[in-house]
Amino acid sequence: MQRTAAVGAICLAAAALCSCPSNREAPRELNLFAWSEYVPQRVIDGFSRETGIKVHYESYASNEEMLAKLVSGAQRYDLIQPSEYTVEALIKDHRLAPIDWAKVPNAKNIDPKYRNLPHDPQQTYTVPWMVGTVGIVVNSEKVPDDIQRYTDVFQDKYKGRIVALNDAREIVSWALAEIGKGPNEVSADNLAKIRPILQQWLPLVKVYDSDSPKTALLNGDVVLGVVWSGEAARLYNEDPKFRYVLPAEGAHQFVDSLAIPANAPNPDASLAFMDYILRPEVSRLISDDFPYTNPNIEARKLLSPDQLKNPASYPPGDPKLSTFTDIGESAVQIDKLVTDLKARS
Ligand code: N2P
Repeated sequence: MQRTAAVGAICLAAAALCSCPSNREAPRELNLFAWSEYVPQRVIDGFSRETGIKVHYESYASNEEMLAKLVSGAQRYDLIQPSEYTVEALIKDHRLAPIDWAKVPNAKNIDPKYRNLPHDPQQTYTVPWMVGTVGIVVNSEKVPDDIQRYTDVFQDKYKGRIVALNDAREIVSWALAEIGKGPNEVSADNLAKIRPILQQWLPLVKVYDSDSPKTALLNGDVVLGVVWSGEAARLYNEDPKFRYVLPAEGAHQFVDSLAIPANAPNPDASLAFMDYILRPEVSRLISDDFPYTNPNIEARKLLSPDQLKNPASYPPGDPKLSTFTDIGESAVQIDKLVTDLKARS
């Protein structure tokens, strides 16, 4: 577009307000696509205040939902927040951009225990956000029984009083544990074996909720369930009658990370956000609002003894935990199985 001298002069005088292409700065924005109930608004606001970068936060409630939108290409994102098995799949598919670590000096604060994990062995693509588990939460005032296993939860007597995550991969892992299989042993044979178990379990569930499963427990709609550990930790803070139990058969330990999609429009903003959330005093705010296990070793030092003693955030003892791996096409079978059984229940 041709500019007149007069317009040019006005642009020079009022560069900040001018919409002329040559005088406008590149848009300073960050498109963040992350789990719901996971990113404190005050962290987003603090980042924007300091950097001038406007954050658009869109949320999702499962890795599969995020993947579907990412792959559809309808919207381009600067940062996503996949769990370990989804990081693995995205790397295989060349969908992530390597991190320029020179721009993320606060990476030094990441606990070595959460670096170079199997889903990103060279720590090329990810910054761990939070680590957590999926376990049983029990309102011990309403449920006097000693609940230790998934089969203790999914009993006929609790029909209509159970909340469960709305997540096919998680649900299937509970039934696999019941037949002595690990969460990644997703063969056609094993899926056939767990079908009758899920057929019995799923009709007992009253609420499926991956966004805020604590809500149904808090308002008394249900009395027990299988939920994310951070949700259980918030319930426990609310009232210690909400007990968190890691199932004796074994439970999922997830590692959720920030990663930059290969086609991110503003990768510098992504790196700035990664570095910002790795500051101990910022990371601590994430723990305050969403009390999962914080993988930032310096932030942990800022947490109160009560926070560190919350049994859902920092499980005591040596529970049997495993991470998920990418199961490729079998994910479709899992989804089909759970969708089909839910429709019949
Ligand atoms: C936060 C969800 C926890 C992430 N609402 C599970 N990977």
